[in-house]
Amino acid sequence: MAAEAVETLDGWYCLHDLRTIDWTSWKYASSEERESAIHEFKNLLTKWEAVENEENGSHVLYKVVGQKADLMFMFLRPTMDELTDIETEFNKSKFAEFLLHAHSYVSVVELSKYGPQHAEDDPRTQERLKPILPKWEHISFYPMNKSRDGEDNWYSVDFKERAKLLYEHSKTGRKYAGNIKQIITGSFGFDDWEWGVTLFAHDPLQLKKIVYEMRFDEVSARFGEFGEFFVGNHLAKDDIDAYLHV
Ligand code: 76R
Repeated sequence: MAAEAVETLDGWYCLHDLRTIDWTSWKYASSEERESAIHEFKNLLTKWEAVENEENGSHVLYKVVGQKADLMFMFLRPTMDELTDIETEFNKSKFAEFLLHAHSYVSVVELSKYGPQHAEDDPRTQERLKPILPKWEHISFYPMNKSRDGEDNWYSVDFKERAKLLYEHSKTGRKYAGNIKQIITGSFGFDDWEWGVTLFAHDPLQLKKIVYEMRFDEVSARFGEFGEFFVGNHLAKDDIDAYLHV
């Protein structure tokens, strides 16, 4: 007999867009070209800030640590169309001429209704579905699946059992209140994994601690499968000149 599916509440659409800077062509560009690229880029950020101030979306920008990418944008918008609009406008910009595509991930903010929480008309639920992203110092982003192997097939586990396992999981999560802010985005039908996990922290060590501790929760130990991890440090608009100075 099929296990009962879980109802989800879905919020803003989400794009994680990761780019690598071609520093060689950046350095060989004229200072006028670089200046106009930076100017236009900052104008785009200002435009996105206006959207965020109106609470019609949100975004953050991080510097990726390591060689997987240099920049990570995370955009949230009410429609998927707006995500392609952002991407296209950015791709046409001068600054994008100096960037290589490193990675991208498409998903939608998701809350699953395993518990009695998350009444749709509760303003706190709406805030979680349409979150203004924190501008904390560090970010970790990775995709994950729930396994479908033999005995450890999440999708054939009884609803009540899944709810219990996620309740245990949420108890671990709550220990990190104030230190970690997590956003779960669902990517079934959109991208190569089932969920995107985005974690924000003031202290990068908290990212390691929560992910490690959760591995011991039954739900992660038995069912968790993880993709590539990206970790980064916040890049504020005011620090862009210094970051791009060559
Ligand atoms: O939505 C809620 O807050 C209710 C409880 C809860 C659910 C249903 C919850 C709480 N999570 C839920 C669902 Mn979570 N979460 C992850 C990861 O690295 C790992 O091992 C896993 C990645 C982290 C770090 C994390 C953190 N969670 C989910 C789901 C969907 C499952 C499904 O629908 O089948 C995934 C993929 C997932 C993964 N989770 C919390 C946290 C934290 C910090 C909390 C507590 C939040 C709070 O109560 O403030």
